[in-house]
Amino acid sequence: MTLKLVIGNKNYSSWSMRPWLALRASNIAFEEVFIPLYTDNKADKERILSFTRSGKVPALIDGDITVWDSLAIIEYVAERFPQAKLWPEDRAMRAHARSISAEMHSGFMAFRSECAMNLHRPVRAVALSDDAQANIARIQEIWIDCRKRYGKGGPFLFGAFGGADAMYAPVVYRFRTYAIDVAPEAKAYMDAMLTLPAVEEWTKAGLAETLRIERIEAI
Ligand SMILES: N[C@@H](CCC(=O)N[C@@H](CS)C(=O)NCC(=O)O)C(=O)O
Repeated sequence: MTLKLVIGNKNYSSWSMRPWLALRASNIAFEEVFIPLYTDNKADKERILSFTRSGKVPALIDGDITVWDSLAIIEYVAERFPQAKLWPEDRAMRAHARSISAEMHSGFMAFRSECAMNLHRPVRAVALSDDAQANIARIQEIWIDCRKRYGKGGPFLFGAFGGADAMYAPVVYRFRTYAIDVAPEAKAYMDAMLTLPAVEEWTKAGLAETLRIERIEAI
């Protein structure tokens, strides 16, 4: 039975992007169920609720198993498709990859709220709070440290593309959109992510969307 991934708008939904990218970049077949977000249409919210009582996307449906929440989905996919090697084989590296993924999942609130994902927004810097700037510094520290320690095997955080890259992919978009100044090592990582075919596919689909979420457009 084909996996189903319930997602929101590709232009805006960073949480949807993460498991979508983990699946697509690993060449795992799945069907997309698209539900537009933050419309005034109660039916859209009801549709999300019909898949997951969390009322949020993403959600993955695998037969009679439903997994919701981006990081839980990536963990599930890693377990279900071990050949995808979404986590590094080495235990220490795997612990590191999970730690930075969890840090992304639960943190960087100021940066996330001040620099929402919006693919079609023209590239333009905004004034950022001290907290958001501290988040940006920490993210760069994470990327540069991973690339220095584990980058010999490829251009991603742990060499080959994996779950941690999927978790940070929307941050790469945000750094670009909000013209964040980055160190050369971070720029090289961003370039590798932005030219990954699965990321290019998401970007193209997101840019083709015409739906607008006004409170995000206001940023
Ligand atoms: N912690 C969740 C966050 C999910 C989330 O906030 N999703 C947003 C879209 S990016 C959503 O579904 N919003 C719809 C709503 O709240 O009605 C995850 O990692 O999946």
